Amino acid sequence: MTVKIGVIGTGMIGRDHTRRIQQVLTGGEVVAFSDVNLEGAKALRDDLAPDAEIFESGQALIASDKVDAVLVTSWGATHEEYVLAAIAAGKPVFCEKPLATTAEGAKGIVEAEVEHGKRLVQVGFMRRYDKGYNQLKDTLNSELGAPLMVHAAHRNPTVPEQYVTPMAIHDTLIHEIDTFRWLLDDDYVATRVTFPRTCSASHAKLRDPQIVTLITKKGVVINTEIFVNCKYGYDIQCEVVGEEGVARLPEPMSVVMRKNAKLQNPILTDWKGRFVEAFDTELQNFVDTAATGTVEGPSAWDGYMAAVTSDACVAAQEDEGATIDINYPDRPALYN
Ligand code: NAD
Ligand code: ISE
Repeated sequence: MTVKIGVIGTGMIGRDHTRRIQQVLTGGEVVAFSDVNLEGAKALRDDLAPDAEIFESGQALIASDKVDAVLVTSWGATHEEYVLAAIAAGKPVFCEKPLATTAEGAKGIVEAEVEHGKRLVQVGFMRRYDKGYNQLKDTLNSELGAPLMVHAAHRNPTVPEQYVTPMAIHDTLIHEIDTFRWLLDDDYVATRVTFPRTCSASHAKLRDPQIVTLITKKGVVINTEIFVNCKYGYDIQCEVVGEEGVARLPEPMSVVMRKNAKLQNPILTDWKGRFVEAFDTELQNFVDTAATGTVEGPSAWDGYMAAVTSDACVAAQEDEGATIDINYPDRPALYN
């Protein structure tokens, strides 16, 4: 069976995911597009899926008989309404992060899915599919003993002008928030934020870099540096310190060159290349499971937990140095 997919949001990642479905993955075909920027949707259709239909609204796309499953790749604030509509239509939906921009919104999605009685929502936390993180998780479970600390960094060379301080949490740290819950099989109980001196490449509405501390139920302390004007490249670092040893996330493979009395290897410059295989694997997983009418992988519950944690981290940004408690509700059986 070929899963007929409708894409809502035809910007950067909508285009990249369409390319993978059309040219890299198996079992899926993009048959519909929708975007508030209709010209952008048409351009993507012409480039990658000439037979696809353009819908005037995401809601109409979701309701169409032609569409079996939905990809939500529009701006974050619009995800919630489309995911809710897909659940109401009983269609599997892959939603890019964030699931919703508020914890309240994400909670509504969890409630709607629980009411539906079957998982339909996969959230685009692609790092869970990254080989390096999976190797780190295996090493942690088999070699390191109890984890004690995590040292991490999420560095982007630059960000658009409209990127402001809370986005370091909702847009950027949200990947670490989900990854470390999964990596450590743990949940968070508290957070605090420290701002070092702001770098000169930043602006008045962005305090960059920042260091976010997350403390887990089991007592692991995670320090993540977010530095989105680091200039030199896109760099994701993670080191887990356990009772029996220390393990590091592998660096992306690259050629090591000796030249002009220097030993050097290139560093990637954006997320697309850094996680290309993880994106392929997560979306193949979505297509395969959508063919059976359900989904696997990061769930609406994980999206909700990430939203609750993000809200606490933003509160910690606003109250620099204070420790903010994180309280999670009970997990519905659907997500056990
Ligand atoms: P983008 O601005 O390039 O594209 C977003 C598109 O959504 C635009 O074409 C815009 O016109 C469209 N849009 C806005 N409102 C809409 C609405 N109401 N209905 C339909 N379309 C609408 O942004 P992007 O970089 O492609 O990011 C899109 C989403 O993907 C964001 O939520 C972002 O956080 C997420 N993202 C995830 C990763 C990742 O690593 N997993 C990487 C980049 C982006
Ligand atoms: C972007 O939206 C992503 O999701 C990238 O993975 C992340 O590294 C970047 O900081 C975000 O802006």
